[in-house]
Amino acid sequence: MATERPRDSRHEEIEAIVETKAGGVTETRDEADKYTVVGAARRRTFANWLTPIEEHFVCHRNDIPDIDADAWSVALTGQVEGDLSLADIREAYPTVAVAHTMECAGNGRGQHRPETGSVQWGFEAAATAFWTGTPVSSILREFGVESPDGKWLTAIGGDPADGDDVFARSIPLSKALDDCILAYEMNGEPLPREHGYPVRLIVPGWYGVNNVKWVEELRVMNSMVVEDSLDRDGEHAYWQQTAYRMHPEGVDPDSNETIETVDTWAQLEGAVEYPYTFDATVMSVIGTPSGDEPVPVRGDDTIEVRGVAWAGDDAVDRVEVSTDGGETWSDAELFGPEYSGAWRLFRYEWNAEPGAYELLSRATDDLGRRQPATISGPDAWRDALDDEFPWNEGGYAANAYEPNAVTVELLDADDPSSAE
Ligand SMILES: Nc1nc2c(c(=O)[nH]1)N[C@H]1C(S)=C(S)[C@@H](COP(=O)(O)O)O[C@H]1N2
Ligand SMILES: [Mo]
Repeated sequence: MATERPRDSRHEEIEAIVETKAGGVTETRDEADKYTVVGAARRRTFANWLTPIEEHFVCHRNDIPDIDADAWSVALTGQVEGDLSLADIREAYPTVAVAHTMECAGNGRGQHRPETGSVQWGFEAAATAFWTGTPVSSILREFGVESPDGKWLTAIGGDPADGDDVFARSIPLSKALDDCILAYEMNGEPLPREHGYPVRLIVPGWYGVNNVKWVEELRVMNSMVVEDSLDRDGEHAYWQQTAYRMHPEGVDPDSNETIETVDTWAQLEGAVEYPYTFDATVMSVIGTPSGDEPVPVRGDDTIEVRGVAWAGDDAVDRVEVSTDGGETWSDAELFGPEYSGAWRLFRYEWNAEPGAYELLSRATDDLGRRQPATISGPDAWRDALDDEFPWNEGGYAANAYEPNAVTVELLDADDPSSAE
């Protein structure tokens, strides 16, 4: 198990990040003081498709490693053998960019009742950026990897371990070869140190934790990482096999060498006993109106309710908006860029009279899976799946829509006292 000691360096690091991101992010609560975390400061972040670096949340466990980029290399191990400098990664392979909606698997955790501990995120740990880098497939092909069948790619972070746990995460090699990249730029800028400088893995549409920062080793094996998988000291399996898995209270899940079904929702539906947090579950957030201040309306004016919706590496099929607290629903229009692994914008033209309203959005993916209204109580586990998101001890993958409601006051523009 990882240790839980608070560190002064952690607080200094959070302050420094908040300062670089001037007003775009705020510190988020983590009572056990285990994570370095900041989240989007305003709901307005979710009214735009591209998230500026300044508004992109940050989440990691250990101190940011001290990096000498000239000396940094990525070791290829397991069924491949090699060592790539940053110059090799940049110059010897094709350059691509991918759009990726990064969502912390703990986004929405703060809505679990009873509370689950760790970082109490609302909806502020999600963001979409363009990441520039080298396809993992270009590298692994050169080193002789052909069929991905049954194989896993483990990425290991160069962050100093807090306790003995190496930050190692495994994804199926099929996903790695399909669309993953080793990224060295974010939104056209050099990768900021808190986002993984000099190089990180980007796994389009998959929860943040799979997107290993400060990558120093890529290992190809027939198994995902379990204890003693790696050729190095420390505990190897914690981040894959213990943390970031969904289960009821008090369960200590067994390690698996492999699983056949990786889609997170399909795992939850029963394919895997204690699911891993891989692709993000279907989710939406209204960005505007934000509810921060009353909105003036005049005559037949409409108000645009605008936000973002995502479904991991599945597609968003539909978004509905309710302006009456969930009594009735109307279809919103999907618009803007459409990249697999990144969110879509939605808008709904709302023809409203002065008054107070509760706005909600709910998305459905192309496999027909719709966001549930609420999170269940702790005993329901998978029985909750019909209409609630299952409460789980780590508070992962929550996508209920009611907790994200926006309360808005509309004022008669010609008579500002109208709604009082
Ligand atoms: N090496 C390393 N990579 C890591 C982490 C970490 O602690 N160490 N945290 C993960 C988690 S939990 C998340 S949500 C994402 C956040 O990426 P960001 O800070 O760029 O938004 O990074 C992931 N990659
Ligand atoms: Mo995360």
